[in-house]
Formats: sequence, C-alpha cells, structure tokens
Amino acid sequence: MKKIITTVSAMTLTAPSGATKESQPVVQDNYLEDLEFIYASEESFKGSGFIDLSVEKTVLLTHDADNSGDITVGDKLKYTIQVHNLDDVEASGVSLLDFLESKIELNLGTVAVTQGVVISGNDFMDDTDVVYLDFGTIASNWFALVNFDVTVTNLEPGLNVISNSAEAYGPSGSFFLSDDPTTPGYDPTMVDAYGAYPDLIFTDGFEFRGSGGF
Ligand SMILES: [Ca+2]
Ligand SMILES: [Ca+2]
Repeated sequence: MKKIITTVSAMTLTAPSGATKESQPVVQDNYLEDLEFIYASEESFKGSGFIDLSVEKTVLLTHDADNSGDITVGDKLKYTIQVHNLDDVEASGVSLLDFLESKIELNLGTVAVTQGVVISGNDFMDDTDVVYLDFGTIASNWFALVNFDVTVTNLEPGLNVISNSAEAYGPSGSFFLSDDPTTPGYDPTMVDAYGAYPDLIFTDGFEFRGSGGF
C-alpha cells in the first residue's frame, strides 16, 4: 500500500533556527531600551531606596535521558539564578519570579535557595510553569542563589530554543531581568534543544524513525 511521503528538507531544518537565534536578542534589546528609558531619570532614585541588583541565570544539562548528547524530550536541565546586591546598603524584600515556557516543566520540590522562602515550586499542588520565591533581605555586596530542575516535555520537530529570563523585584518597586553571564550582551538564557521528527514512511515500504525519536 502506498502512503503519503512526509519529508523535511535541509532548508526547513536550518532556516528557522537562524531566524530564531537572531530575533531573540533583538527583542531583548528593545526591552532593555525601555528599561533604560525608565531609569534614565535615575537621579530621582537617589536617596529613595533604589538599589542595584544583578541577576544572572545559567542552565546545565544534568540528565541526558536518551544519551543523545544533546537536549531532547525527557532530559533534565538545572537552572541556577544568582541575585547579587551590588550596593553598599542591604536590599530588603527581594523576590524572584520565573515563568517557564511550555517546552519545559518544573520538577516540583527541586527548588533550593540559599536564603528566604519558596512561595511556589516545592509543593506537589504548585504550578509546573512558575518558580516564585522571596529572598527576603540580601546583605550589601552579597548574593542569594536559587536552583531548580526542569524536564524537557514538549518540543517541535527539529531545532528549538528554550529561552528564559527570570525577574527579580527589589526595594521601591525596582525590577531586574536576568542575563546569561556566559554570553556577550544582555540576553535571556537560551539553550538549543532538538525535537524528534514523526516517523517517515516511504513509498517503497521502507520505514524508519527520525533521529532522536522515541
Ligand atoms: Ca538527550
Ligand atoms: Ca549575556
């Protein structure tokens, strides 16, 4: 019996990846310009409790479930976020919010902090797409850390980019987006992942599975 051939050309494999990677920083740059605009009147923050925090977020592949050597569905990643108080005064009431995109799910109960309280992410009833915590007060020139594990659950066929920025809130309503310290420029933390292709079935009856498949 003849079946419909579904094939994916090399062009479709490579084209979206380039587009995604180039477009991501542009979006972020625009956003940063907005932030700079808001803080252009930084003078007005002086003496009003404005404190400079740096937020850095990194990601590691900690469990390559299918031994594919790259990030695929079922693998586990560990995110680490460091919030550093760069000022000479303590930063009180620092909270952190991290929305996870639909390609990954938080492994509930894995959220570990060096200080403060985990508000969402460690109870089995919590959402698996958000980490929310209250660091409390970060001493001057000191830092707080959080790390948590996620599982890759949902990828499009081919190259995906799992992208994420955490948001830290400091005193006086100040707001800080995370940067990936391992890359130049101010950007979200991005990592390549590879989704499996559906089974390809040829007219001669030859049948095989796409690489990285289930
Ligand atoms: Ca893998
Ligand atoms: Ca960076």
